[in-house]
Order: sequence, then C-alpha cells, then structure tokens
Amino acid sequence: MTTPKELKTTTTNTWCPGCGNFAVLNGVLSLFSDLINEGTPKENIVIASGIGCHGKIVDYIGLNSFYSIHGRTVPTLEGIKLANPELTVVGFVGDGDTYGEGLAHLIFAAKRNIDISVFVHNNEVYALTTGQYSPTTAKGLPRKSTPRGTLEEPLNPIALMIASGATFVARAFVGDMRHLKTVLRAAIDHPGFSVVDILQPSFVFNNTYKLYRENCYKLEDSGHDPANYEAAVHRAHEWVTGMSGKVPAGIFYQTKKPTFNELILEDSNLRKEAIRIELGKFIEKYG
Ligand SMILES: Cc1ncc(C[n+]2csc(CCOP(=O)(O)OP(=O)(O)O)c2C)c(N)n1
Ligand SMILES: [Mg+2]
Repeated sequence: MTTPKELKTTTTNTWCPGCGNFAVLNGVLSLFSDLINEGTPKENIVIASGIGCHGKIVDYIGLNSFYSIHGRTVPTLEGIKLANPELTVVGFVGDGDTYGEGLAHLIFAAKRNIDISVFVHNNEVYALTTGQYSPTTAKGLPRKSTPRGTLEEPLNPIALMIASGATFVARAFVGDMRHLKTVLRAAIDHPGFSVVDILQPSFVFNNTYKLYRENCYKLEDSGHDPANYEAAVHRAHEWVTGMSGKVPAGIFYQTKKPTFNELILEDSNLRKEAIRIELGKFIEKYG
C-alpha cells in the first residue's frame, strides 16, 4: 500500500502560499498512489515538466522524473513513450511554456496521437518571471509587460487541441479537487494523446479563484456527450479567457484512434513481412 504522503519528496516547497499548484500536486499524489495500489509498478510512471512555477512539481513527487527545458516537455514525453511503450508518461507544463514557447510540439503530439498525458497549469500568466502576459491572458488585462492591457485575443487551447486531432481534451479547475482528480485520472486512463487545461490561479499574479468558483460548471451535468465532435467544438467556443458567463469544465472530447506506438509497431511488422516475402522469392529463384 502506497500513500500519497509516501510519494511526496522532502524538498522544500517554494510556491507562494495560496498557489493553485498545491491542488494539482495533491491531486496527482493521490492519483499516482491509486495507480500504484492498483498494480502499476512505481518505476513505470515517468513524469516530466517544463520551466516555470508549475515545473517545480517534479521536485515534489518521488517518481522517475525529468526537468525539461522551456517548452520542450512534450517532445521529452514522446521520446520516453517511444523508447518504452510500457510506461505511463505524464507531463506538467505551463501556459507560457507549452501554449507559447512549445506550441508546435503540442499540436504535433495531438496529431500523431501518441499515448501521453499533458497537464497544463494554466494560470494565464508567466508567474515565475513575475507576471508577464501569456498566450491565454485575457485581452485588455494589464500585466507587467503590458501595463495598458494586452492588445491580443487570447488563445483557445480547447478548440485548438480538438482541431489538432487530440483524442482526449478536457478542462478542470483546481478549486474542485474531486472533479480535478477524476478528469486527470480519465486522461491518464485514455489510450492516446490526452490534454487537460487546468485553470490554476496564481494567487499573487492572477487571482481568479472567485471568478472560476462562481462560474465553472461541469460538462457531465449538462448532458454533454464527449463522443460528439460537433458538440465538443461548440462547447469549446462557449468560453475563452476574459469572456463573461459560464466556464465549461470536464471532458469536451474523447474518441479512440490507433496510437502512434501501435502504428509504428504495425508498420514495422508490415515491413518485416514484406522483407520475408522478398527474401522467399530470392531463395526460390537462386536457391
Ligand atoms: C528558452 C527560455 N526562454 C525564456 C525563459 C524564461 N522563462 C522562465 S519561466 C518563463 C515563463 C513561465 O510561464 P509559464 O509556462 O506560464 O509557467 P508558470 O510560471 O506560470 O507556471 C519564462 C519566459 C527560459 N527559462 N528559457
Ligand atoms: Mg503560467
């Protein structure tokens, strides 16, 4: 029996008091201990992170981990999964880190449906570097780098991920731990590429706790069917950072497609078979 506490390292935690990252940490410590207790060998879970406040999470979890460079967590996860398909591979990334610096990696991982899970700590700001605007900062919101407000429209990561071919796309809010854990677990259990946009307020640089506590609703309570692509696209456009109104949370879209590892295996088996046939013909002809 492994407890969440046993999976915690003794490293001093340097997140600000009240940071939404604590909820993600506690949620995944509980989730990983569940996986281990259900039979996943501890050494078969591998985690990696990007650069930012979120990235420190790998220091606080006692599992095999890799502290990646800025925006390059997703290719790191892909390499790990390609090298050993037996592993459960999970990444913790930031909105600046992966919706900005490393966005192309995220799109192509979704496109090839590699069986990894990417958890985006979306605090809508560059927190570690003390509050510059990020790809998901609301238009017009003053930030350290944009004191009169950002001029750009925010990115809609949910719509982008569905359009990129992701087979599991969800949103969760750290203010609802039980729901957060359920969504993250469903992402890990999903065979294929899964991405969860986690609304994770930065207590110091972007305190959105009240906003999301008052406005988040659960997709599963609203009759949404995650297997319905058109409905998922519609829900994805219901809300983007800065918009007033209700914020959908839960699984937007889930479907099943062959994973990249399965395709590679099939392709190499087909190639081996083709070589075997050609070799047979050669031996028949020339003895
Ligand atoms: C290549 C590179 N560019 C820029 C930086 C500086 N830098 C460190 S963290 C960060 C932004 C982090 O924002 P986010 O990914 O949202 O993480 P958060 O701190 O909000 O969790 C930046 C720009 C860096 N470390 N490496
Ligand atoms: Mg951030």
